[in-house]
Amino acid sequence: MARARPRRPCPHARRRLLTDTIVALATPPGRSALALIRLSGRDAFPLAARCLEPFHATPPRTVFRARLLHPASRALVDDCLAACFPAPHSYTGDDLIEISTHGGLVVPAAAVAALVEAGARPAMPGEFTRRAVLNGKMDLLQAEATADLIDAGSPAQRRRALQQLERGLSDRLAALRGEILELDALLAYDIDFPEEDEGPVSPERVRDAWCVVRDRIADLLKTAPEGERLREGALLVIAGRPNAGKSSLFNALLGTERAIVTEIPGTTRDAIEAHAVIEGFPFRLVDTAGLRDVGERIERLGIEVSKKYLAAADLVLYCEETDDPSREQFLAEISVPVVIARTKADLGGSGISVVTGQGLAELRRQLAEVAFGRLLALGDVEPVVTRARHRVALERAQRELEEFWTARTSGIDAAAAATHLRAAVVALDDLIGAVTPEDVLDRVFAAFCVGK
Ligand SMILES: Nc1nc2c(ncn2[C@@H]2O[C@H](COP(=O)(O)OP(=O)(O)O)[C@@H](O)[C@H]2O)c(=O)[nH]1
Ligand SMILES: [Mg+2]
Repeated sequence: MARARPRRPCPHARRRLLTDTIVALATPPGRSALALIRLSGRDAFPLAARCLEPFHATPPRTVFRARLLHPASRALVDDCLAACFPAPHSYTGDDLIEISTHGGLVVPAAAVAALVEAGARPAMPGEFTRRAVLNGKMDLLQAEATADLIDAGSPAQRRRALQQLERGLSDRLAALRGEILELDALLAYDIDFPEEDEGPVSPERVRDAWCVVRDRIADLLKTAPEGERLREGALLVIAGRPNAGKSSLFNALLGTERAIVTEIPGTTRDAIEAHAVIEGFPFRLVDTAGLRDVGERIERLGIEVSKKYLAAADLVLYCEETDDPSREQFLAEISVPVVIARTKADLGGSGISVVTGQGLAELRRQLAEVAFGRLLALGDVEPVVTRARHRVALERAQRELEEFWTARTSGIDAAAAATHLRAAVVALDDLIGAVTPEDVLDRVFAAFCVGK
């Protein structure tokens, strides 16, 4: 029987993984004017020199024009522009060179192949950013923000990712960390001078300092539900009786004719999900089968799907043409916020009409307010917790702070109580990525694209 292979490379190989020269196409392959290739690592410059003619590592960060040649055959691959970024003043913190070639499918691939032939290794997803983190060019929160910025599908996601990339959350956590360490220092003073009854550190001062950090962490945690929702998109389920105008409203909010609209009740039998940007915020709209007890078997199956979506919904848009007697019973089973839309307003009454567009703008504002009201109120300056990873670490810090206070008020000696403060600091360090274990890095960078 074959022996199990070690799951991780040996330490020597790991070190090489950090310094060997990697190459990747940073732009997507396909028809385009230009493509950008990145090459980074200890031998990036000598390796590029084998393919670029002429090659200038100096002056740094200055673009030069060169012919890109195959290193062995010297065949011309492309006419390109290149710029060298010597360590440590580069994205990765290692020597890095960026080469702009012509775009398309063939030229960039041939250019990358030439650089691989010269000795570079194709980069793994997120490997450039991973090196940037390991070299201290950015912290883990900024690396996550980089991925979020690239993946942003709405203006609010882009603004939030940029704010985090500019250390919004990092700075707040660093300040918090400092405050906890100050509290620890206050206690150390008490421990060193236990004889002084009316010691220089009053119990109120310790209590106040503790309250400040506890409240700050609580405030950050309050942003987590909407922050995580901002990354995923708010799941908005459109519900109501058959023929209430659900699919029409779904299409109107989406801006395309996605769901089939007919006057025959029960037309929509499956749930249809689509992404939509409403007031700059990301939503996942779900059009469901009409909710009613009777109906043939397929329609009933559709209603089961609706129930599953309803259970996962962040908010529900309930459509009704006139006063709907089944509304109250439906609402009683729903625990998430519900927005009620009175449809077909053009036929009389006030509300929303997909025919005239009446009431749609107001509905959009209302949906954004219900799903992202806290973020709207916070604006773009206040940091927000956007991942479960952040929330879990902050909850850990919060627990340690509570345990510190329990220990302190139950007469346990000050030095033992203070260990909880240090554990809270460790939780924040994990979050920022001060010392990051490999498996955490693996998880963070798994979703990255190659070349970033
Ligand atoms: N006049 C008018 N008719 C509408 C409006 N919205 C939907 N309808 C009509 O109502 C019927 C049912 O609409 P549909 O969106 O399929 O309802 P669903 O069964 O709830 O998905 C269709 O004939 C639509 O054209 C509206 O705003 N004004
Ligand atoms: Mg429908």
